[in-house]
Amino acid sequence: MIDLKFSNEVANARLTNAPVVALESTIITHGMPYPQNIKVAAQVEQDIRDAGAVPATIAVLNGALHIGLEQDQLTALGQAQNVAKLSRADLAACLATGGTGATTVAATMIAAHHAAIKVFATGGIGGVHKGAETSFDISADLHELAATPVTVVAAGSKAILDTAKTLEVLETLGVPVIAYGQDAFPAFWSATSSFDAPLRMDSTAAIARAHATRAALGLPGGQLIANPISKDDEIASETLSPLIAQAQSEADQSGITGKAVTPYLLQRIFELTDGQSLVANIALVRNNARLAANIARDLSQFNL
Ligand code: PSU
Ligand code: MN
Repeated sequence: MIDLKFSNEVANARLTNAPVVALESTIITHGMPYPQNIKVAAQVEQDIRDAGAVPATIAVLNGALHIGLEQDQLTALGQAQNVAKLSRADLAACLATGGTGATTVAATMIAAHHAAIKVFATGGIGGVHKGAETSFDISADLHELAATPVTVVAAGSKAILDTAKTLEVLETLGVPVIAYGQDAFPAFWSATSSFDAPLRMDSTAAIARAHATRAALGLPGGQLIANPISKDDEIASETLSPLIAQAQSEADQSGITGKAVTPYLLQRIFELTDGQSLVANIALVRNNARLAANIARDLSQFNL
């Protein structure tokens, strides 16, 4: 019943069974400022092609679920004002009412799964916010990872979150959290946090095998691949911590709640770091896109 609208290259990939990597669109509309957002979105797509897979940026345009955007659609979305941010709770309502919206990690996973795409690259997932013991602000991304069988490549959870609580919730939900090539769970703009990831893998073949094994076991839910930003591109956590604390206390004082919290914090940190957070954000998203393409290629060897 859902009429998926495939971009030309994704439609071709489906005919030839070529590996496809899903990309979210909230990072374009709510995660990065214009005009860098459009440039980065196109660059990330090209990184995936260069690594031998096909990019599928996902969004809802005028009530249609798009799996892959043409360049003009991507540009229009990146320029549009007041685009809705669609998570699990909002996706069906937006489709049913003919709306336009950008998909978060949770909604992108749902759409990707619907289109039989198994691998998805993003910057950082949503998680448990600092102060969640009173605000109850826990991203729907975590529940989606428990429910929908997509392997998500991210640079850990954003450092604006409570990493310890985020890891606890992921453990409770039975989500495999796999650090790539190191023991430490990465902290988005920084390569390491002070926590080890529960699991570690050093090859994309192992990650693909683990995805296929979960499917064979009939387990619902996906995997979180925590891919550290390269040391050359990272911002030291000592530099960031006070700025994150400042942004958080401003958000609290301004009464920012709900889905506005993450975009607000990202924008304030961009300002407080004189744009350095965006430079790191771009580097880590591209790094994740390349890894996701390699996982998708390995996964295409399996008959899932
Ligand atoms: N990572 C980024 N920038 C972003 C996001 C993640 O680098 O903008 C978005 C993702 O779409 C993620 C969402 O799913 O933030 C989480 O929002 P919330 O905390 O409201 O669930
Ligand atoms: Mn939230």
